[in-house]
Amino acid sequence: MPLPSITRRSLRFGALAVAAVATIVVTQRVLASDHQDTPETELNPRMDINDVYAFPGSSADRIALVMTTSSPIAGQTASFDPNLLYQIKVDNTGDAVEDLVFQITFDEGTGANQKYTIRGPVAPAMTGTKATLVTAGTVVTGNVGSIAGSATGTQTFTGLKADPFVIDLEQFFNILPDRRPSTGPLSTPLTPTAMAFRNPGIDFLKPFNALSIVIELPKNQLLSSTDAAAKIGVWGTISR
Ligand SMILES: [Ca+2]
Repeated sequence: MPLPSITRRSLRFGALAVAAVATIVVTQRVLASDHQDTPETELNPRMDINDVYAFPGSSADRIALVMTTSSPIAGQTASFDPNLLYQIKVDNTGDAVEDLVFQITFDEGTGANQKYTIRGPVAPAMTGTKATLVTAGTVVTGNVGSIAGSATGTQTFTGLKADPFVIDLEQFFNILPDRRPSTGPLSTPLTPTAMAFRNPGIDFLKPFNALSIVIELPKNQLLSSTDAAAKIGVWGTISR
């Protein structure tokens, strides 16, 4: 049954992904959203994507895809929402339409007692803002907080990890006070007239964890050809 989607894509993924992996390219206009920009995601941080990354893998022929949610308010007891469909999507034909997806779902539970299932890479049954669970392709299951799969195939991790994003978030909200959260220590701008970042800045996210989904696999499972110049685009969505 199709799942109506709430699609969240980080504005930051493009720049970060390009910086991390030379094979990432954005060739067309991309619709995207940022943190806390709807009342529903403001009230439900587990459906609010932080960032999507594509890092070099543990060997030259592998790539690691990462999607984080819920930082910096996740805390040590945060858990994934069993009622949401988390997806990392890959376009390997240059048209900004996903050709492969990873679909990540979670059982009920918290911490290490919560189980995850990662399907993919697999061609999606639906593209764009609609989604349905696929029934084919590689399936890896494990417990949150632990590694599953194989080091030579698809290897996965989900759980709390140090947020890899670096930003002087306090100063960011001083510059753009309308984007600040409605509650918490960052809800009141300290220097409302700030026009630029500080030097040196403060890595506000350094002490915080994010709920992370990590998938590492051979690059050739994502590419549409063996051309050395083959490119992919990567983004993430959360739906229900
Ligand atoms: Ca495509």
